[in-house]
This record gives sequence, C-alpha cells and structure tokens, in this order.
Amino acid sequence: MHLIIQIPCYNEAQSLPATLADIPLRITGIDTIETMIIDDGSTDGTIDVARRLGVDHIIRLPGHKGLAIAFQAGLDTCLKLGADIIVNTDGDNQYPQAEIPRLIDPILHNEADIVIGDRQVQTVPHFSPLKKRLQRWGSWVVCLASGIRAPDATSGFRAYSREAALRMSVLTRYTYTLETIIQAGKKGLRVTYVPIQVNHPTRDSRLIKSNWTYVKHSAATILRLYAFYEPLRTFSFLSVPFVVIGLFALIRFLYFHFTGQAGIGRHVQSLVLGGTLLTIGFLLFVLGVVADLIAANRMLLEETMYRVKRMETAKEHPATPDDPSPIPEGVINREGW
Ligand SMILES: Nc1nc2c(ncn2[C@@H]2O[C@H](COP(=O)(O)OP(=O)(O)O)[C@@H](O)[C@H]2O)c(=O)[nH]1
Ligand SMILES: [Mg+2]
Repeated sequence: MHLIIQIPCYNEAQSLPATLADIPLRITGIDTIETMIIDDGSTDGTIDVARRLGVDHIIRLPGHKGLAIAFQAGLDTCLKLGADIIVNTDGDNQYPQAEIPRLIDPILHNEADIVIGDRQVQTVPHFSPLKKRLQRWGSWVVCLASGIRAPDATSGFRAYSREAALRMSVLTRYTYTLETIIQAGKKGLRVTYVPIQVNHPTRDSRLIKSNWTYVKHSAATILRLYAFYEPLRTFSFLSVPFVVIGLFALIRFLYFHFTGQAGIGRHVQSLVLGGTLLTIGFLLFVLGVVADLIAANRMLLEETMYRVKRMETAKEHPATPDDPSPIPEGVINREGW
C-alpha cells in the first residue's frame, strides 16, 4: 500500500516545517509513505523549505491558480505516482498529522472511499459563535444537496482511496471541499468521518476573508453543483411558483368569464398575467428536460474520464523505494494548469 500525503501550499514557508515534522514515518498496513507539496506561486521560499526538508514530490503551478486547481493537480499526480491512498492536509499545521493512521483506517479496511477529519466545530474554542452557526447551516445544506451526512463539510483533512480519487473532477473554483462531498454523494461513494482535535491557529485563514464572502461563494457553488447533478429537479422546482400563480390567475379569469363577469377590458390582466407566468413556468420545465438530457451525456463523459484516468495511471510500475516513480523526482512544472 502506497500512501501519498499532499499539501497544497501558498506561502507556507513558516509553518511547513511543523506540518511535516508531525507526519508519521510508519503506519501499519502501509508500505511506503511519501509527501508532496503543490506550490501555487508562493513568494516566501516555500519550495526551498520543502526541498530542504526532503519533501518527496514538489509540484509547482505556473503562476497563482487557486486552491481547487492545486488540489486537483495534486490528486492527478498522486494517481500517476501510483498512490493507493491520498491524504490531503493543510500547510499551516492546523490539522493533527499524527491522526493520519486513524484517518486512513476505514479505507484500509475497505469501509469507506473518502474519510474526512471532523473538527467537531461546535467544540473548537477559537471558532466564533457565528462561524459555528454558519458551519451548522452549511453542513445541513450540503447534506441536503449531496444526500450524505456532512458534520464537517469544509474540513481539508481528508483521505481518498485510489478509486475515489479517480472519480473526482473538481469543476468549480471556490471550494473543492464542498464539491468533492457533493460529487461523492452523487457518485455513490462511501464517505465517513473521524473525529479530530485541531491545533491552535498560527495565522488567519487565507481562504476565508470574511464570513459573508464565504457564505455567498459557497451557496453559489452548492446551487450550481445541485443544478449540475439534478437539473430536472432544480428547474421543475423553479417553475413551480410560476405555474401555481399563473394557474391561479387563469382560473380567476375563467371563473369571471363563465359567470359572465368578464368583459372587454375587465379581468383581462388576470388572463395576461396567467398566460405569461404559465409560459415562463413551462419554459423553465422544458429547460430542465434539456439540461437533464445533457446531464446524461455528462455522466457518460465522466465514466469515460474515469476509464481514461485509470488507464493513464495504471499501476504497472508501482512506486516503491527500489522502483522509482514513473514521474521524475524533484520539481514538476505542470504547464497547462
Ligand atoms: N494552492 C493554493 N493553496 C492555497 C491557497 N490559499 C490557501 N491555500 C492552502 O490551502 C490550505 C488551507 O488554507 P488556510 O488559509 O489554512 O484555510 P482554512 O484552513 O480553510 O482557513 C493551506 O495549506 C494553504 O497554504 C491558494 O490560493 N492556492
Ligand atoms: Mg488552515
């Protein structure tokens, strides 16, 4: 079993040493443990620190691409390197790396495809009451959208089995954490949670500039993803108010018409309003049907992507210390990202 621990980094020279120091050197059931950083245009010498500390694989994204792209680049490279399990953790040493054995245990025992470290947000002393409440609502919404339990949907401390990593393709740019849970739910992957205690923060979050911006972006991402995966349901739901109000207005007009109270210029507003709203409702429903047909194609494309990735990253040459990984050690400059 080959484990790769990937750490997306954006200016983490300060905290990377502490993060790496806590990573276990041996884990029962794992033959090789390797580390990887995905540097996103850091300007503080993160790469030099990583090299000095002997990080096994360093990916350098050209320019600054954002966390979602860095995360996906990491997953893809881990697959090419022959990883059986991929752990993602933060470079700010927020997560307890010593808990990695517990995190990967359900995957080793084939009880889960994705394991998420649950920070038990409601008990974390340095989270504000507002952040705790937002977290609760967020978990509830993600659970509704994905159909799976999500006590800590935004935790970045996670383990993915090779199979789960092959199935992931992050499409949005803001929050890969929510997107991967929703994808897992829609693709029938098994997601489980392991309670963890987080370390005290060493700095402010780079991702969450303000609670309001975070909620706005996350809500947009969840809605978009829900529409990706459940287009017919989404558009039918959107059409309901138009159809209901439109029908009401139309029936009102018909009532006056058949009781002889509607005449030239009287109650015509109800007729116009009812007709317009019903047309909008009908168009929304038809959009849903078209989007549903397109979604069926996307599912086929996803299955093709999965098979291509599986062939591309086939483990003919498993990466072990005696058998060097198919990708050369050192800095990999992944152009095209
Ligand atoms: N590649 C990349 N990584 C980032 C970026 N912003 C933050 N990170 C990394 O993502 C991880 C989480 O960031 P952090 O600021 O701790 O966010 P939080 O823990 O969610 O509050 C850390 O390892 C950061 O170095 C970015 O723009 N690009
Ligand atoms: Mg952090």
